[in-house]
Amino acid sequence: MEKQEKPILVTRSSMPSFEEFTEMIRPIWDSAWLTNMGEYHQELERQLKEYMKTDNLVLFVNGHMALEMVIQAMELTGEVITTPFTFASTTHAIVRNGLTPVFCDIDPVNYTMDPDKIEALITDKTSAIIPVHVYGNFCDVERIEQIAKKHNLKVIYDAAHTFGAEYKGKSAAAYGDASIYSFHATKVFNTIEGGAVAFGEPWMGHRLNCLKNFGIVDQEHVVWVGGNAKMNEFQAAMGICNLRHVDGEIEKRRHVAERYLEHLEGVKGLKLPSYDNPDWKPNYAYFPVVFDGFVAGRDLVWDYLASHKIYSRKYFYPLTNEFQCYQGRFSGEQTPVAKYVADRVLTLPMYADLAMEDVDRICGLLKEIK
Ligand code: T4K
Repeated sequence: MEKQEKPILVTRSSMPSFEEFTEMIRPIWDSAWLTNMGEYHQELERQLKEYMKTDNLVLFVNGHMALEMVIQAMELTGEVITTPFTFASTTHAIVRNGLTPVFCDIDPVNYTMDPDKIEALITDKTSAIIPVHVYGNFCDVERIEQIAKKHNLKVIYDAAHTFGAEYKGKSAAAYGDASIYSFHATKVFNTIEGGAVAFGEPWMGHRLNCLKNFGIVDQEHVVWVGGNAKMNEFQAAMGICNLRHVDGEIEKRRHVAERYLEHLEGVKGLKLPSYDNPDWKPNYAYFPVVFDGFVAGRDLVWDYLASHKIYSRKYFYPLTNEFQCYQGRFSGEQTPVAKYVADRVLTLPMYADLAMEDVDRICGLLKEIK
């Protein structure tokens, strides 16, 4: 009988052992304190500040609400320059704050916002730039800072993919006026669902903490039109457990990335991630491959792998400026490089526990495509 192939998905959550987590959540039963900035919430916040080397960090229920609320906290107005080569969250957070996204094209090498194209998009309505460190690749933070200073704009980085990565010895939290992280189940570090804002100016901490709790300052004073975006104690407990193991998980991801490169370097028509930059400590969050001049187009490759139960993903296709909900307002034609990449990219399976023999099989399948 033919051996049944097990499905391989694009990622698989990193988890502590069952025993480690259940031991961790026992005190939650004893105290019956489940949410609203409990002890684990405070402890995880403290540990993350240390890990990310930042003084200012506020936890959120997820990365998306972190972004929506930091935009609200900064009282941005008018237009925000951003990238369409991202997950839905980045653009939706801008629009849901009543602001207009203005789409900047991306750099064809690392897929982040092209700093040469930002200034032409600035108008008297522009209040901020929201770039994305996509796949954990750092944006050109120096050039973006220069431009923002010159035009008096705020910078909020969508650093959802960046946990554990560093640029010039600093985490993403060190760059821009603020950065948001996602701790979703699919990320390098997860709290099941979760997120955080790291920020430069300490006054923002009070405002963000109020905004995520309905704008309540105390029992008799509600000062902002906030929402509910608090991380609960179970999420924080998962975070504390996962944080103990995250460096080892990133190391395992590095081995996976290196194995992919061993197999795929030199194959015609594949643009692979490059980890050459000595200023960058990567976190191997994703393994994006651009199929450009390969024997088959991206969609055919996706189908072929799927026929073998290997489920890669077209992150990030379609571009957000091509989403149905934005039809007639924005267009991918304004960002041709992003469109070119989005039409050709696949992120291959990448997670700490991906077996080397599975990487070998995925690469073998890719190479047999005619
Ligand atoms: N900004 C950027 C740039 C982002 O990429 C994201 C999120 C955000 C902001 C917002 O952050 P959050 O609010 O989400 O914290 C997934 C994630 O749900 C999303 O967090 C992530 N980006 C995005 C890139 O990927 P989907 O719709 O592709 O997820 P789904 O359910 O198809 O899962 C993908 C694969 O992950 C599955 O095939 C298997 C694996 N998986 C999934 C889940 C839910 C697990 O192993 N465990 C799980 O629990 O969006």
